Amino acid sequence: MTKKTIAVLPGDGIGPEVTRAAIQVLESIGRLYDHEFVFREGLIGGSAIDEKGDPLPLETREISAESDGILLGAVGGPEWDHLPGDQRPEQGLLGIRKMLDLYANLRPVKAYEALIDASPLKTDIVAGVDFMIVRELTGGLYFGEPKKRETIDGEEQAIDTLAYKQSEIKRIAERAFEAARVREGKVLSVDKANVLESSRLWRETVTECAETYPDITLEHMLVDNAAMQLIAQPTAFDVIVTENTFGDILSDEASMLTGSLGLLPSASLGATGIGLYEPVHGSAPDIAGKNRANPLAAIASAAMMLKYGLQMEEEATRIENALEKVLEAGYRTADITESTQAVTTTEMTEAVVKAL
Ligand code: GGG
Repeated sequence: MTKKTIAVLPGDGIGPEVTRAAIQVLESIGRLYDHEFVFREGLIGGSAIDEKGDPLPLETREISAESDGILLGAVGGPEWDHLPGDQRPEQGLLGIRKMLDLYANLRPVKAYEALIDASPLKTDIVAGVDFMIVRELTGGLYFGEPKKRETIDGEEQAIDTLAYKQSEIKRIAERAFEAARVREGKVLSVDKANVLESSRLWRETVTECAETYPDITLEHMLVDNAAMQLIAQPTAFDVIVTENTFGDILSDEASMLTGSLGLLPSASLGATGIGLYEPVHGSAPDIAGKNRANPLAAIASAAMMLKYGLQMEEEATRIENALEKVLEAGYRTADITESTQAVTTTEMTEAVVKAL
């Protein structure tokens, strides 16, 4: 029997509902494959602020650092919007990414076959969409210093700094080239090199790094063009590597090609071997506690944990196949159907468990 300890950080809004769904699926996998998953829960984000006065309490740091992998739900919500930037729920998530040096955020964007041409759906799903966004996660505007507000000549000014070291660009580029090796062998590096100095260093460094990967085709594109091409030619991409903020925006845009943000998982990886796995979506406070959230992104994130963190590839594939099966069988949460017959979070989860 393999024993793995998983830190569970449900967070805010729909976070607790979707992480519960992922745990249920992992427990079934544990029974099927004779693995013991030990779940240790910790507070993060707004709920941690409310209980402990800190978006990333010490106990959560400890649980996470002692785990084999971290499953996170979502953080944030309007009740904490009044807080100053450095005390907001999002600081919990940024703090844990920084603490574990989780610099590589893998965001696969794939249209489920079962949803293509299925009706009624809320957005047009594009057949053949299958690419991976590799988002740099511990640098750029999110973390650059100085980051502050100040009053100059009687007027308030706010500063965020977009800074990248060559070493930070090199290591994320390497992740992208490695990812492309097990895909179609194409990397598109996205930047704003016509305007930003950090992007010029980004472009030079990625180009240099490509010399070590002669089997991979590298192209560069400006982020504004990339945003257009995602809509104009969404099937042309394989691996997209980009800096933190561009990656955040492009992956939310890309989610619409698959039908819903509620379908997209992510894995945040670093050098420590402890990865963090979370749905790309946020806390969706409007539907929190209503049993309406789509649990598939969180369940697919658990599958990414099995694949990338725990070396349980067969188990991960079993979950991915189960997700296809429930969609083929017509199960739809409210985000992926116009019909009034949408299933609840718990019904969708039970269907996945049965399909395993
Ligand atoms: N599950 C993702 C989540 O909770 N996102 C909210 C958030 O604060 N994200 C910051 C970011 O990744 O840009």
